[in-house]
Amino acid sequence: MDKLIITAAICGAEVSKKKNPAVPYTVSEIAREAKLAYDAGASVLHLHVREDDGSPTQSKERFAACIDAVKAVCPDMIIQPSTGGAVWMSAAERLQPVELNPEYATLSCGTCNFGGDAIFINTETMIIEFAEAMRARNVVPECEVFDKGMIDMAVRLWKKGLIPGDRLRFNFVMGITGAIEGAARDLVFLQGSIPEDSLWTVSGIGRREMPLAAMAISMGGHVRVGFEDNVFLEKGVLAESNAQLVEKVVKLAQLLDRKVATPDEARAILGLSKR
Ligand code: KMH
Ligand code: ZN
Repeated sequence: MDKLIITAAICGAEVSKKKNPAVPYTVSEIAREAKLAYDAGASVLHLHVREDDGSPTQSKERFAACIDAVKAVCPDMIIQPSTGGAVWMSAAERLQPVELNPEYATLSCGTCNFGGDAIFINTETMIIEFAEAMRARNVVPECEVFDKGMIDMAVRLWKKGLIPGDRLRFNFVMGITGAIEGAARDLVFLQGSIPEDSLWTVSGIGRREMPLAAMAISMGGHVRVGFEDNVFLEKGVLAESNAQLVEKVVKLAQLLDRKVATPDEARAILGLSKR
């Protein structure tokens, strides 16, 4: 089994300081949380950025400032900007961080409900447009999957050569209101639905985060944790930092006898090249 790649999703676009005061907004808060997560064992940073007041943005300039600040404190960490942004953003807005030529970025592979009236829109045309923009800059996509049909979409487009890469990398986001749940059978279903040599990570929303992490560690997958997905260290106890969530995954990995990958080991597993 490959070493375990831990991704830290430190702020997302939806969660706020109202939910947990430790959610980072400013460039320095983002760099600090990234460094704490990195020191705890995260090799990948899934990055959303915010204005100082907390409003989500996909501004290229803000991404550049945050990426520079993170690189200054953890130079070898893999930085994976989000092209998902927030649900109301246009495709052009969402695509901005790709212009910075990151080594890795997310590619959401379908439309789904996102709680209440929110719909996260990713039409086939948009997915192809995003994949083309990534291919043009040699940015490796991670296919974000919120439901099983999104795997089928990714595989179909990949087989047509429209999603680049010799293999697919998936992130199963499980437990969004309106998409797939996070029971063991759901994870087994998703994992059994991807091409054999694909890589996969699981991101469990809320209380699903650690049970799904334990399953993924046992099954040979990889794990994403962080405030984007869950703000609690345990029931009723807020995490003081993303690092505490990463530490918990490291402990699970130790108990389950799985070694944790360094950033360069994660690069080798994922087939990425540092930029
Ligand atoms: N914030 C969600 C609407 C991604 O980062 O690529 C989308 C999202 C996916 O978080
Ligand atoms: Zn995200």
